Amino acid sequence: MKIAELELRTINLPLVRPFRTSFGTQTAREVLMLKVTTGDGVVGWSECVALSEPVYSPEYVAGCLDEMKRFFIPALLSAPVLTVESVAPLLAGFLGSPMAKATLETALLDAQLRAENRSLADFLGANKSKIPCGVSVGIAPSIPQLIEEVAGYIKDGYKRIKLKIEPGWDIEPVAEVRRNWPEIPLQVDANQAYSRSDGPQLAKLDQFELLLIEQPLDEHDILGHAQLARQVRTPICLDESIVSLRAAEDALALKATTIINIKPGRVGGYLEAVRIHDLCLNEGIPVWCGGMIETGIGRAANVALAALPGFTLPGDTSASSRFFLRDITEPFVMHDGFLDVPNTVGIGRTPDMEFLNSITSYKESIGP
Ligand code: OSB
Ligand code: MG
Repeated sequence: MKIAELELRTINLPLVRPFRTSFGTQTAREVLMLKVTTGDGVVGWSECVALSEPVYSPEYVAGCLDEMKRFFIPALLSAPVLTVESVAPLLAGFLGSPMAKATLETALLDAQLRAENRSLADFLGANKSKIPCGVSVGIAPSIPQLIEEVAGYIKDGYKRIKLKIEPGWDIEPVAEVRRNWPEIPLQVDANQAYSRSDGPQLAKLDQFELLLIEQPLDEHDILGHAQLARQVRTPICLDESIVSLRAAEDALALKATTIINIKPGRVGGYLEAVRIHDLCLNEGIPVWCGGMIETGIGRAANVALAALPGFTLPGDTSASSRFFLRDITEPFVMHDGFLDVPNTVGIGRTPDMEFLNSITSYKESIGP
């Protein structure tokens, strides 16, 4: 594949309600978007899942943009042969930055699949035409407001609720949600907000029959998660810690996690995400697809991934309306708690250019 043009842009989309987590409150989503045009004139799109600030992981929008322009794009443009499979090896000498690297690989993948008239779901090995939806619920201003928000999602048809927790907002909100909906599949996500000494506090969550506790401790604290797993009955599920196939292998071998949240951006792209899926399927480890408040572009690709056989738990693959009044693509609409897996070419979605241009704050074109 030859690259004729790469277009980078940042857009800003307001959220329908503030999304508060232990790492801060998001009120709008700034997204770095990439459009690639091949030598044959085929176009591919992707979005970078990095947030505006390095608060979920070390990556952030402006940093990704700089690295892509300064290092990654020149390396790809000067490669004698460029394929989707060669993107990761070509960029491997630059350390870290899986999200920025995944953005490049995914746009090329979309373009390549469009050239081959093939869907991403087919390419990845999906075996479902629709996937069940979960929703991630932020830390609310009060318990009544949390209950009202959750009630809305349950009325919408979501099949699984995930509550964001942090010290001071854990047992009580979880107890209240469980009291109102005794049967709903329920899980929590701490985004690294607890410490190794919090085992006894987190063990209090065992009474609520949660599916899992997501990333209670620091990203780098694999030993701490393994120790915690022996103090709580609820399964531990790692998110931030799983930055590669090797990290997944390590965390499983050390018994720090028994379920894995797969986010393609966090692991460097869809090819690595499938490798982690395959490992977990082989080892009987359930996986589910995480979310990064994606627009329809990133959501489309995630929905295809979530249709693989090992994704046995509902993911944070919500409808577009969970975060946005208006999405930049044809929206993802839930039917009876399911989203249809795109089955047209590539990722199955393209941006509405008029709307995209209207929310674009920066745009730059790079050629060979
Ligand atoms: O930890 O899963 C997370 C959003 C941004 C960054 C990290 C996370 C989240 C979410 C929301 O929980 C996921 C989504 O629905 O897109
Ligand atoms: Mg998480």
